[in-house]
Amino acid sequence: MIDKKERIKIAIQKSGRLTEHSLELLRQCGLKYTRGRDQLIGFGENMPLDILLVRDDDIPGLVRDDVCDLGIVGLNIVEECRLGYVAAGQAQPFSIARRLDYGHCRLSFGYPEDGPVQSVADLAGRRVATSYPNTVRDYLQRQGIAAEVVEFSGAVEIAPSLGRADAICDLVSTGTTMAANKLREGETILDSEAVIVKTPVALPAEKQAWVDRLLQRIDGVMQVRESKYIMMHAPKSALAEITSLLPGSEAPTVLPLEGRDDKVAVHVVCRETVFWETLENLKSAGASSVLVVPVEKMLA
Ligand code: PRT
Ligand code: ZN
Repeated sequence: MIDKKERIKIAIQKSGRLTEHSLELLRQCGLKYTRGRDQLIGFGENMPLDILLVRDDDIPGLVRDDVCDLGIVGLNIVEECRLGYVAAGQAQPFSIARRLDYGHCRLSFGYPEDGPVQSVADLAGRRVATSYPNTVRDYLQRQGIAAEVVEFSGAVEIAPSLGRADAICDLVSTGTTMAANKLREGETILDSEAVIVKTPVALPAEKQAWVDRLLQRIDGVMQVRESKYIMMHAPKSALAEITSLLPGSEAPTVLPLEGRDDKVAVHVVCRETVFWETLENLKSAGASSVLVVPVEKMLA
């Protein structure tokens, strides 16, 4: 058994958009945990891994300072922190171990619908409000635009109507918030999703082995999200066509059917979404008794 200091600590958001998904991901990796009385720690029961529940903004710092080995947080926050460290001349504070394909959003400019600023080029000599000053400054610098970046910690979208800025740069998911504030979405400077960040510090071998195991399980969980196991009967003569219709699949397993020389059973794992159109095309190609079942676990 791994001793206490060798337990992996992973920081995730305590309460917000990423919380449920992150806990669900860890559960799907097989982790069983009990929450401490203060609800700030989840103690792993069947893996040497404990969960720290914190504000998302604190996660990169906890990983950088080696308080936690891993953290799950939006790429938007990781990038903002990373650029802050770079600007301060500090070393690479953490690495991104995996993109997790949830918490998707984009960091985009928003321009008052009838204002004089309608693109990044128009921002020269004007003010832009954002909660992501490092990321916005970095982008403007790369574009060669000299604009003032005004830092807002929340409610960025009201800055133009308060007369505090000529444009904003904020996270967008559906676009409703910008539209409700009479802002037109402009250039996107970052496409974000939840990511898992890793300490740059070398871990003891046993701990590293568990981190590798966790990451491998995460890969498995992500693969099975879209994966389906498809079974069907197919005419031998149409096997090549049928195989070519199956999205993201490896070589199929082909099995004889009792008492039939002309048909075989085909079993295959598809790693991409299987649409109704695919099934209809399979049927047109001669497949019958097509069955699509979800895959629960996968180890490549
Ligand atoms: O308390 P704590 O500091 O931990 O939480 P928080 O309030 O800072 O973060 P939270 O829970 O709002 O978001 C956590 C992470 O979710 C973000 O860092 C992003 O990586 C991701 N995410 C995904 C989003 C959105 N979608 C999103 N739409 N974060 C924020 N928004 C906000 C955006 O700021 C704007 O106010 O939603 C509004 C826009 O949404 P639409 O749908 O109207 O475009
Ligand atoms: Zn936050």
